[in-house]
Amino acid sequence: MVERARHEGVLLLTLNRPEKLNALTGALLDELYAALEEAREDGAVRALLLTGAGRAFSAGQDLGEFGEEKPDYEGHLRRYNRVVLALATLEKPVVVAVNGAAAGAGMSLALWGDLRLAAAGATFSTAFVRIGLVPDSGLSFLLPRLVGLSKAQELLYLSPRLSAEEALALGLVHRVVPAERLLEEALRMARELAEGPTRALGLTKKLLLESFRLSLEEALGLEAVLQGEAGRTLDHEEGVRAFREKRPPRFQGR
Ligand code: T3D
Repeated sequence: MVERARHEGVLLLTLNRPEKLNALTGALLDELYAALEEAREDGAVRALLLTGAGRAFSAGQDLGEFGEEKPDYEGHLRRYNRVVLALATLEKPVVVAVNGAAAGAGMSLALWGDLRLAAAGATFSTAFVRIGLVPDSGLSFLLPRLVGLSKAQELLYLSPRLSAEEALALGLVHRVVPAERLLEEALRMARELAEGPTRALGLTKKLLLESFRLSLEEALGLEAVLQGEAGRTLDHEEGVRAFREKRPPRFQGR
């Protein structure tokens, strides 16, 4: 259900239930979590790329998973939440290639990518209120921060189906590319990041996430601490040396 492939320093994860529009089940979420934790531990993985197989990125929670049973969503959400936390706290860049529809928690997962590309035909819908649910998988946290409160209100209360171009205009994605070039472009971007100073990129990601909860004084303090850490990396040494020698740097992610 979650396919793994290595492209040098990039780990490509593909949500692979195309016959169900990659709808999310407990089993799929557990596989995704395991893959993310492996990526965290594996020093050879310098960047992650997440996409979906078939015509959708993900239709969100599989609405058939619980059959006629009354679902225990509060319990089930623990599985979503640990995936979201794994993505958000992975100190490696995450590129998401949205190949088709991203709805509900599928949209949430897509937005947790640090850099997000969409195929020209991709669509985005928050979907939750349409089935009487509240936003989850961190969407209530992330969406207002990405698009502002006013737009988040519209997207969450009315749940319009946004085109890739509309998502681009709102800043939900960074690039829109023709469907046939999506994976190639996303891999190119992930490789570029993987060849970069990935410790510094990971620490930058941490600073951005932490900025949501810190005062200015605290943010300045954390910048100083993490700059200290980045300043001790071989990549910083190499970056400065390469600058002086007027050549491209060769970063190692340490
Ligand atoms: O803890 C918890 O578990 C709660 C967590 C909740 C998190 C959530 O994600 S809640 C939101 C769940 N997702 C949705 O409500 C989205 C529902 N789907 C859609 O809005 C649309 O299907 C799409 C925008 C994703 C795609 O639209 P389209 O027009 O390309 O396809 P379609 O015709 O609507 O769907 C095709 C088939 O996929 C269809 O089945 P059929 O009629 O061919 O047998 C449809 O029922 C099925 N499908 C689509 N989404 C889901 C699904 N089956 C199960 N679960 C789905 N989420």
